[in-house]
Amino acid sequence: MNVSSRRVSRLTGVIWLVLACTTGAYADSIADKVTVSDPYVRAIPPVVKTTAAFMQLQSSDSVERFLVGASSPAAGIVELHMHTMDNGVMRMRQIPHIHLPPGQVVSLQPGGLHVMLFDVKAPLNPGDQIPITLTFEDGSTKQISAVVRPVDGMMRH
Ligand SMILES: [Cu+2]
Repeated sequence: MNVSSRRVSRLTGVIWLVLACTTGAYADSIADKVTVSDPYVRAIPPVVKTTAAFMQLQSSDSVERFLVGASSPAAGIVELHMHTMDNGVMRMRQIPHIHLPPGQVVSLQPGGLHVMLFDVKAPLNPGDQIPITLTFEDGSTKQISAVVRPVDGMMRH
């Protein structure tokens, strides 16, 4: 093997490596590894412009991952929230991400973690489907459709 053919074979190896990495990263996006079940949005009276979405998330990844954001065309602002007890009063606050431990079902539910929707643009009637986009730490996104459903219990801000 002369010098130039050795250089060509090394270059070919590099190209294959780059292809393998980019293809692998695409196939293994976090969004592909997260299953969303039973997504729903709390029904609200027409005068109310704030509600919350709930669902169950399960990551099949081998390491802990993070849900880092959400958006919806139905709401002006969408935030990740959690509830905390503050002197016996339940309050909610924004959080930067929701942990997705490997294989574990993470429940977003009334009184706990939730996706907060502010500035809701149109009435939400039970049975309506609300599109929501979930964004994960690698920038990958997952489109879900959450059904509007009556939910018992107060929401406190
Ligand atoms: Cu909230």
